[in-house]
Amino acid sequence: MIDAITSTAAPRIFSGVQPTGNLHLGNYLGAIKQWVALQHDYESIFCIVDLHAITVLQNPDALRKATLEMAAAYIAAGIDPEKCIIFPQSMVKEHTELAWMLGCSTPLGWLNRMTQFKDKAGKHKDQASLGLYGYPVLMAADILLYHATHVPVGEDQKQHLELTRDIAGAMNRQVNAELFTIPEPLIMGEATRVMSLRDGTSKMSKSDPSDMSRINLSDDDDTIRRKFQKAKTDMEPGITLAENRPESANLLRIYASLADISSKQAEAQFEGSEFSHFKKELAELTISQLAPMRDEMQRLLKDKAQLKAILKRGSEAASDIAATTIKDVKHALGFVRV
Ligand code: AQP
Repeated sequence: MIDAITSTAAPRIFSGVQPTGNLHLGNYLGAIKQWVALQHDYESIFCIVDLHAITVLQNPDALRKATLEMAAAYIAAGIDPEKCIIFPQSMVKEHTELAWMLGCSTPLGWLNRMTQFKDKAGKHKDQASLGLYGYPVLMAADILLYHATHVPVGEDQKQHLELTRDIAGAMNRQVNAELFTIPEPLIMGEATRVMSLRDGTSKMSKSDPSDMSRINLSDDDDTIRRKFQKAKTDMEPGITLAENRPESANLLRIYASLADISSKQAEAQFEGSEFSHFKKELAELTISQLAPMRDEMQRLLKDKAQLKAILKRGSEAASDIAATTIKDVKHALGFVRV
């Protein structure tokens, strides 16, 4: 029994990460670290969004492995599986069911504005899959199924969340009822958009071909030190948040987020320092927070049966909520129940 999930009246958060490769510092600071803090004040549902992951081709064994690793990472980061629902998206069939229903009334014009599709499809739009194009509709279904009141995400997901709100509003008007809760984004912390360590103008991302561009939660201490030491910086003097110094500003924001201080405080702390000194401090702070998480993750991964039991329990609790929502939506849309 997951104690905290009781009714639809309480504020509730829903969020998720794709089990595609390694979690990185951007996922942690932009999303998971915020979830850990929020779980005390919200009913919390954390999904491992494997259906989103297959919008690009996945190796089945790697996907299975990454799904369990993601569950271990959530728990190692401090998500309490006794309080929160943790589950893989594909275990709750209502996600795809609702995505279809929402897709039937989502105008193409809305989807054509989504920058993530444009970025991911690149120049070969005709080769991109229907799934990749419909990704934001599935994301809307994920959130709306659970009547989430708030969705903690990184800055990059803001546009998808606005689309979710538009889809929910349009459906409510279509059926002339409050079928869906309109969710609010929660974009929190000092590192809402962690940038690549190789280029301060592009997002830190799992799919960047350069491993040096990101800190993975699985990196060992020396790798973390080496990556920060080699992180791109410019030749200008001073470590600042100035907009024209994106690499410097990115490292300061990472530091601030890890240290739970403001970026301004971090800037003041390192005023007059050399980058070499700042990078060492940043690496040691990162290690002090990531190393215990990495070790706990390894420990949890030794007991796969226990992890699977947590996911099964989470799937059952999620299914209970999702089934009620789908029943209401089917009725509102006019499906016969026999
Ligand atoms: N660089 C980032 N800074 C802050 N937050 C970030 N998030 C992702 N990257 C950053 C947040 O992490 C959550 C889960 O993201 P995801 O794995 O589901 O998808 P994504 O945003 O596509 O992550 P990646 O690493 O960029 O994956 P690829 O490379 O496969 O596209 C979300 O809340 C996201 O905001």
